[in-house]
Amino acid sequence: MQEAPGSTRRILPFVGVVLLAVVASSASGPRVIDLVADSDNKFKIPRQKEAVITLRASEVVVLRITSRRGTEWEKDDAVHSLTITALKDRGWDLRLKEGTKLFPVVAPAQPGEYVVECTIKCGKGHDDMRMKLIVVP
Ligand SMILES: [Cu+2]
Repeated sequence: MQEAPGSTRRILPFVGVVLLAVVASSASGPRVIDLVADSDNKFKIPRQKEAVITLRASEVVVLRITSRRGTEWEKDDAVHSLTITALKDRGWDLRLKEGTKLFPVVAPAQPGEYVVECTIKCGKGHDDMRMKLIVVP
């Protein structure tokens, strides 16, 4: 084929650019943090003893939350919520329905410790359904 050498020269740089783009996007994409809002009215983090998450100030992350219904739930099928009362208007008031869903959130700008709680009456352990968010500078 007459044109093969020429098209190879055109294609190789293109492949290089695509590979670089893939590497760059996977390196700079938001962290995904797995959480469970469980049927026993507890927040859990796989492979962690305590339900504590640590984020950098203003970090954009994706919470991948798996929610399981306890003994009570609300009419719209919300089975739990993940709420930071002081930051409800900043996206930290997630109504959770059964199943696994992705929730992009932005960490608070102010470093410190935040209480995350469930505001849906979800059963026996509801009043203690809390976890901790630590924000580091
Ligand atoms: Cu609850």
